[in-house]
Amino acid sequence: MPVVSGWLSIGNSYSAEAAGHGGYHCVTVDLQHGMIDLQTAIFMLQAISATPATPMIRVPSLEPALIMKVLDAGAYGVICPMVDTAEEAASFVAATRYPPDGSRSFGPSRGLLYGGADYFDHANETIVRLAMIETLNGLENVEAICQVDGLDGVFIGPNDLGLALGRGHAADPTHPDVLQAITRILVAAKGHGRHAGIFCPSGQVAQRRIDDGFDFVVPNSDMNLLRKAIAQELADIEIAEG
Ligand code: 3PY
Ligand code: MG
Repeated sequence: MPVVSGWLSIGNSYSAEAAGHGGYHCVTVDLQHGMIDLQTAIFMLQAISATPATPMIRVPSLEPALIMKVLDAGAYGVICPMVDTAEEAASFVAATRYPPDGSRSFGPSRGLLYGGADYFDHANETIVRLAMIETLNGLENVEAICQVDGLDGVFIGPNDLGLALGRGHAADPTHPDVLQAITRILVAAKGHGRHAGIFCPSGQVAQRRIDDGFDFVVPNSDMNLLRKAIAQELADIEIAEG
């Protein structure tokens, strides 16, 4: 079953709670490009925990200490941007797993509150780990990255991928270079039994990606949705020029 995630770049627990109740399977708090600090992210995870959606985090970079901290704060999935090599993917996975499988330090904090007293027993299998493929190196190494033990899947950042391919951000997804790269990543993921995810500019595009075979889609971010809704509402009103 394809998983649909909300994407939060506004640092606010009220809007996070609304997104969690909005019908997404999971909601991702974006610490890379979202205007969100760690303490606010923790309030947002608490808000999402009170909804049917699973709380996830995109970390700003491959930083083991921060990855461990967001897991302790109750994230049940982590998305890591700009993964270039299988070694980086392995180091990302290691940061999310307790020994002997990995190097996560013990101190589950909110994990215990949200996940329950048996959090430690199940954390290694339960946490979802998605490596972002959005650089030329990542694309070149995607087959090796998809074979890293413990990695659940890959997630395409089409804007950075478009930039890497010299096609600009918001790259035209029908351009042959971009199409070829997206197909290569999808085929690598599916060929190695991994989840294939992609960020999408709308629900319509997300449905097309699901039809293509993607099983994790993000149909736009909270800020883009807010801007779109503002423009739509204002379009119905005759506003006098100032
Ligand atoms: C990208 O498109 O590069 C992303 O990281 C989407 O969030
Ligand atoms: Mg990106």
